[in-house]
Amino acid sequence: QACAMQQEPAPFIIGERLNTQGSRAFKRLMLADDYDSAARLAAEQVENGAHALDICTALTEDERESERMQQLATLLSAQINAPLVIDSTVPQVLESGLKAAPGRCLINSVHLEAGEEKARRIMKLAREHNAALIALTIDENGMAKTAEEKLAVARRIYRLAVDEFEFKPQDLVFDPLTFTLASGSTETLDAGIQTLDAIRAIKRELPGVFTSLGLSNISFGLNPPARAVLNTVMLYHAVQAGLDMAILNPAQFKAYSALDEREKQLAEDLLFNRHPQALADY
Ligand code: THG
Repeated sequence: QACAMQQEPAPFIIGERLNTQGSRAFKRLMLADDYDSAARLAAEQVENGAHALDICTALTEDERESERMQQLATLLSAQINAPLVIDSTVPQVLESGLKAAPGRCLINSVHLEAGEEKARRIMKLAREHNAALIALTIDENGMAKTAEEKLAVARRIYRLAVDEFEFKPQDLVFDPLTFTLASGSTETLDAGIQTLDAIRAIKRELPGVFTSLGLSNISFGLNPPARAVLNTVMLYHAVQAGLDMAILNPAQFKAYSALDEREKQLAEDLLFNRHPQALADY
């Protein structure tokens, strides 16, 4: 089974709701071993427009992440016609998911926070299972902040993947993670600009690779209606910059063309850090 990771028009949408760390409802289902309801949540996201589904089963309450990943990947592979994005920080859990899903998967994610050895382990797994790989711009110093730093980390991961593991560029997806614009800290006010610049730089400097973004990070801390508007505006500009994929809740999504001029203006003032009052005004 092929896994076409591109949509025309972009983006390829990865449903975010099957994540124990991002959804209280899904976390409850996993604590109750309610896989049938989880499969309904999966189907619902596909009906709402998701092209693939992120699955993360990590819980601090117990040590069954691997077992849950295996069960869920098995069930969804049988019932849902969409590729799975196996999301875990634990290589063994990634392996459980990959073994359970017969089609081609994406791995979410590889990065360099714990150094190159762990990254190699995940790259090896990806190659063994012919999985595509999402790479985050995080290195030994943490999340890269500027576009330049994000590109530098992406380059390092690209070289490791291509030179040592013979990845093709089209099997790599770079995610230049954004910080929230709602923290109020002056340090992160240009987080949106840096992320958009990083998308352009990665598409220019690493030809053939894909780009992805967990969209809701940008609006974390705002109220839900304000989040939806800012997410929509960010997605619009990210796609203009060359974004191929977005991790989001497809049911919560607005069309850019449906925003009124005033809300669009306020969100763009914040996104592009056009004046010091932008967050207060938003
Ligand atoms: N990049 C990559 N993978 C990622 C992320 C990323 N995976 C995890 C995350 N970021 C993307 N997934 C989510 C899932 C949920 C939310 C945000 C990102 C979210 N949830 C609501 C909240 O927390 O307010 C709903 C909570 C609830 O329903 O209980 O915002 O960036 N590669």
